[in-house]
Amino acid sequence: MGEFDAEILHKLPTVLTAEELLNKAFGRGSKVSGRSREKAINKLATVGNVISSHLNTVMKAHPSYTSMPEFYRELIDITVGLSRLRKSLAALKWAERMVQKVVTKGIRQIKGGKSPDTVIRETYGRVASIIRQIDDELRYLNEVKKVMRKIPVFLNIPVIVVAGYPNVGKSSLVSKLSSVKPEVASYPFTTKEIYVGIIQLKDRRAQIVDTPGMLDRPLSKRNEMERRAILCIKHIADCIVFVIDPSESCGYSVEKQFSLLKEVKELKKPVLEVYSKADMHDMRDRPAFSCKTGEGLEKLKEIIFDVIY
Ligand SMILES: Nc1nc2c(ncn2[C@@H]2O[C@H](COP(=O)(O)OP(=O)(O)OP(=O)(O)O)[C@@H](O)[C@H]2O)c(=O)[nH]1
Ligand SMILES: [Mg+2]
Repeated sequence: MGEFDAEILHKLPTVLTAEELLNKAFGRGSKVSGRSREKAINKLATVGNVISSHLNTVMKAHPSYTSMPEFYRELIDITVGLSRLRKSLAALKWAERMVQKVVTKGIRQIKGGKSPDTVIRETYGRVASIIRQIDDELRYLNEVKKVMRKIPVFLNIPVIVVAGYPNVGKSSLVSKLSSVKPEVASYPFTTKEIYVGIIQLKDRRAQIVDTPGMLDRPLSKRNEMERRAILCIKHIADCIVFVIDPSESCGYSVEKQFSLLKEVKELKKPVLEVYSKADMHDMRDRPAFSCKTGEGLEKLKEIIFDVIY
């Protein structure tokens, strides 16, 4: 995954709304008391600094989305929209510059002899108008901060990606084999995000990834959840555990599941084909396991170990 440290995505700062930011800036400005020209200049400078400092903190916390690994870039694009993200950051930059300009102009006017009270009133009005114009962007960037915390960070150890049709038992398996406990439910598309757990394989550790279920259909028709799963298979998997539910209690035919398997195999990564829900069928021409009875789970770990090491 290169030199990129995905932790940076978990450390984005909280972004104030326009009103919160203005309250903070004007509140700080009002603490500069007195009516002399010097004080008035100080007041304006303070307001400008508070706003610049907040906007710069937000902008600087974001990594370069152009140079980060494709996996993260695409995942962020699916999740928050990269062009929207870039536009919002650009809007902050614009606002930061505009506020500085307006403040500098105000200070110049005070120095030039204009009434400090008038200049402060006018400048505050202009600053408020600029910041209110980026309120949508500020709110969106705060959402981005929250969403980014769910983006998985991968360690420098092998990655096993568990994939397959919806409802076949992927999350049940990941939950049995690792430290992460994704939600399990009897309906398709329960898993919407990517869950990463640590799996102990003999004396070694690997990461095991639970992905959202996928249907067998063209990429252009795929939803956000399916695209997340594909990204994992394409970019981060050292090995894919493809789960097939021969009991069809998942609600999808074996035929459809095999058609998806064929597509996954075209991605040219090691694929381990396994049967889930072994308590419900007798198919044993592939490794079979049951999360209900525990059958086949230890054996499956051994097979995975042999594939990745
Ligand atoms: N009998 C039986 N049922 C199982 C087994 N494993 C999972 N199930 C059931 O199958 C259903 C789906 O399980 P999940 O683990 O949520 O399946 P999933 O593949 O993660 O589903 P999505 O996240 O929606 O794609 C649940 O009702 C589970 O209880 C098993 O080994 N035996
Ligand atoms: Mg699931």
